[in-house]
Amino acid sequence: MAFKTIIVEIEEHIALIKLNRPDALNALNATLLTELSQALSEANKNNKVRCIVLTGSEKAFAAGADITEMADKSFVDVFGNDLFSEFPNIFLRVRKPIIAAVSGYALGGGCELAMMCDFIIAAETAKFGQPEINLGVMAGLGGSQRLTRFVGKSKAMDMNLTGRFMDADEAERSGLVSRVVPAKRLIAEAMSAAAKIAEKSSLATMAVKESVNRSYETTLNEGLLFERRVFHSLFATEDQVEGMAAFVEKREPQFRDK
Ligand code: CO8
Repeated sequence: MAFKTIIVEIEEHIALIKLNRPDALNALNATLLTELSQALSEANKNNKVRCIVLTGSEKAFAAGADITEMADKSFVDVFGNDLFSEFPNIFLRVRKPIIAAVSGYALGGGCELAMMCDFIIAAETAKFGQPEINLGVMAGLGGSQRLTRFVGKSKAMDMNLTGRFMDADEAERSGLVSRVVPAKRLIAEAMSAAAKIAEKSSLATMAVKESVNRSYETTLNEGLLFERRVFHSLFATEDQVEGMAAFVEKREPQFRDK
């Protein structure tokens, strides 16, 4: 399927989705959000795809929601239509791991989009921020909620109140990104991480994703119980038998998602 604002490439078992509105620093307009939802949904259904990488350009992962599209909207427009309420649901439905590969600006909705992914690999040039305050508004898709869980209250307040950007080093120190890599290696590193994930049993990777995400929604004891039960349930799979047998026999496992 041809898209106007994104480019999708399937390489081996990885769907690489590139945001592609270079003239607007990948600002997230309605078309892009619709196309991205569709691409994620297709990747989720495609049996060949085992991991997804979401990226932008060298200059910008995404510089936020499209301000020109929002500028003329009234309260009645945004509240009445519950603006941006539908888009995040796709991230709840995709069971395959999604890696955000961020170079350049990840601002406003762009930072929030990166945080919806399962983890973020940043180029040294990455800049994260919630500058909506400069527009007379505030974050609307996780910048005051997910960011606070990633980096803590003090930095989340600082970023949301002053609109300042966080560079890649600070983002790694603060737990927002999992690793920082040279800009020219960003896609290669993200694809290599995705390839590593793609080698595993997808039953186990889906279980990991569910379990880590559950930690945001529950108490520690409930989360630990959930984790233990999911761990137990993986002993019903052939991949557990294969994985452990391969270790004992000192060979590489051949997972079959069974
Ligand atoms: N929306 C629309 N167009 C944009 C956006 C944007 N968010 N960001 C950049 N552009 C456009 C510019 O208007 C410019 O277009 P043109 O060439 O036609 O004038 C082009 O991209 C290049 O931008 P600049 O010339 O400004 O490039 P600079 O290198 O000088 O500056 C910056 C780069 C610092 C990133 C600057 O462009 C900037 O500050 N952009 C806006 C950042 C921002 O405020 N983001 C928050 C937007 S609000 C938001 O995200 C609300 C989230 C709610 C939920 C989102 C749902 C997914």
